[in-house]
Amino acid sequence: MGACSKSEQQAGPNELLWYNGPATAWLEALPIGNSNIGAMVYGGTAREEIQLNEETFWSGGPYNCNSDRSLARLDEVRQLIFAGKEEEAAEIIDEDFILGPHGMRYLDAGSLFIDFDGIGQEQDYRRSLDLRNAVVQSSFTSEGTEYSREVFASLPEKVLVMQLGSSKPSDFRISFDSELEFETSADGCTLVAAVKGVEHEGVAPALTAKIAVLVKGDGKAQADGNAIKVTGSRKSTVLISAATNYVNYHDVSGDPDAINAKRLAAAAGMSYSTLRKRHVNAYYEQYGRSAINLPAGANAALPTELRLDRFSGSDDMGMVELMFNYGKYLLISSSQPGGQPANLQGIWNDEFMAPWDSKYTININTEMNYWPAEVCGLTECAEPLFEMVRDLSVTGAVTARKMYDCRGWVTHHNTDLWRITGPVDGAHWGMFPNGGSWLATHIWQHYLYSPDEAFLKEWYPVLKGAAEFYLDYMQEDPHGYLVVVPSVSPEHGGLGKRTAVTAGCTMDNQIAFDALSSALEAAKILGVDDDFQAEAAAAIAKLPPMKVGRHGQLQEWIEDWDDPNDEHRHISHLYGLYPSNQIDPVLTPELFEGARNTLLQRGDMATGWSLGWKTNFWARMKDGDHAFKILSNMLSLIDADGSKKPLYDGGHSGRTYPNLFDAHPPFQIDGNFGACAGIAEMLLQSHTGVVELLPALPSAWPEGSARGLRARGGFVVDMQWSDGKLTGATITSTLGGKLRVRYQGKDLEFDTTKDQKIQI
Ligand code: FUC
Repeated sequence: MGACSKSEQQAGPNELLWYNGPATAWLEALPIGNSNIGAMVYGGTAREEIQLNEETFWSGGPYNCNSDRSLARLDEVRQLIFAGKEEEAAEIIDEDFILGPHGMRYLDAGSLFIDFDGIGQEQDYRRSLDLRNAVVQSSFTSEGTEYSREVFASLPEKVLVMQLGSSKPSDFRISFDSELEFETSADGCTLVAAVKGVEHEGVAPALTAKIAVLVKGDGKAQADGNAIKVTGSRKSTVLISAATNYVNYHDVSGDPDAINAKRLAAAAGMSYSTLRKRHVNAYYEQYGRSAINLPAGANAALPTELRLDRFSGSDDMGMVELMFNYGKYLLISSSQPGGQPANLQGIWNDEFMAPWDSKYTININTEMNYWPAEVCGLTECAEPLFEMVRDLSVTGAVTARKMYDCRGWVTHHNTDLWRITGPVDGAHWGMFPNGGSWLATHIWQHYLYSPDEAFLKEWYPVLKGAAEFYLDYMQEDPHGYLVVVPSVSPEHGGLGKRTAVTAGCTMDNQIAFDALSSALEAAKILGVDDDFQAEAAAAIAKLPPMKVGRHGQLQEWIEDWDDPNDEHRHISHLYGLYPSNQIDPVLTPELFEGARNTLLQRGDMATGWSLGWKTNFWARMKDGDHAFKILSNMLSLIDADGSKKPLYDGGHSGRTYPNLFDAHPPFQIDGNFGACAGIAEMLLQSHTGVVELLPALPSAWPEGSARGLRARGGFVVDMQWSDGKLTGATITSTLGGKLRVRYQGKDLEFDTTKDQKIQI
């Protein structure tokens, strides 16, 4: 452990994915990324493939999907729902609220191919992804020549950098191919590929990738048709830049050529080792802020795919540490300041029609992507999410006014690069007016982790707008409660209901509570908006309470419509347990017990992201063994071919691909982030204002340590445990103030000063 070191260190077995053969499928290839460019590296021998993505390469262009027919039918829809005629209400919503485009899709740019002459059967093959240094390497011997390759996505220079080495001079050809319409031109040692995106309403995005080859020594690079031919190379560096015409969600006048030229000129001015050093330092500055340590078992020496396959029932807890590290790696690689937030696949997609368009599904998935950010100290990785929320507060204000005649702003269950905020897909999925306000809770949570009034002041209008929407949208129901209507409990209808459309379901009330109470709290801290404060407080008092139903479950709806045999993947009404903090073993013991019964009824198997959520739920239940059981269900191998077979609830198949990407299936990155956050949640919780150490330590992790985990209030936790008991902790108070600590039934309190270290 110890403090962040600037010098490069070897990755240990829990920081390394490695394989003894090239990838034969995309889900065996290894991801690299610097937020703007993502790439999947196959590690091929005679033919290497680097599949490329650029985070702003989406179909279409600026647009919205706000219906101008919904307002006229809103009252009718509300009355039908209150009269129990939800299906009729859903029909009207489908007809008049949902306009057409389902949202734009995230595109695959294409692949760079490197074809080598004279490579036959390989020996001593090895490829790896080093999470400590964020580099992918491959090496092998063929026909008496040793080949070694290394590639990384430079964080500071925003280009991909690859080094191709061979012990004897080698010849190869670099070319580009894409499923989309494209043109390539080669000139000397540079290759330019111009790719046309998929058009929507007359707008097609444009991407340009520029590839420069720098050959060392006697080797030569020259244009060869639409490719670059390199001869006599022992060491060559390939630099790849990619950019689109996207400037922001309403401006597509960018100049990708200018961006590429600038980035490549800067990178070409540095040696390979300088580029590498700058990248590793920038990356480790983020990655090294937090760490956990769990002992690796004998399986740790196995290639990753086999190690994963043998995880179940083994003592290889280092595999859990590896998944935690991978979560951090993927977040750093897919979400950096100035870039786009991580989408359903982060930034990695090789399909023309990606599952669910690889966009932002904000009825759970995008939120899950950001659960590890604060606790792992990767706070700047959440900046793209905050900036997206800022955009949505603008586009969503138009939707709120136009579709519902409400103040504030709203976003439904999906958004995309163009920041759409209206409902899409159909009432059952799309009629979810809580997506934006759920995203906005991340801003409030950031404030709780790092209280800073300037931050709160900057974001207060966004928080207030989310709350104001509820003040206008909510209606009094026949019982006198204020309810969100129309709405859905995500993608799930109650017993006997053929639609999810409803009023005031539990998740509505919980998210509305968070939106209203965080804006109210923020207004109090900032000493502003007395009238708004009064209005928000009055609305909070009229929200429906959570209830326990006839099966002992926490009710998903205002009525007791739960089916105890239903294992649906969305357990939306437990939002109040995690990520929120409205269900507590001491303050609301009946609800806590109800939540436990719900979890038991929903079962231990699910889609990848649902397992990620369940890990966190069981951690909040303080049941480490159950949380670990769920994690183990996730840490089961699904082979790369399984990717096209969508399995939903109850599908008892593996949930992690050979490259450790999470399987819904198909691949969705949310589960990787849910697992990473869940592991942290088992070791540290701070949602009640108390820093709780080892709240859900499973019996399978008797020995271990953690460093740099963040707790709310500006605290940083280092700790060790042995024999399942805390043996020591150092808590750094970065801001000063009261510190409450709980572990093993003990409660301690300290008045801290800024930067004070409390030893336990
Ligand atoms: C929600 C989920 C699905 C899937 C999709 C991207 O609609 O119900 O399981 O994760 O998002």
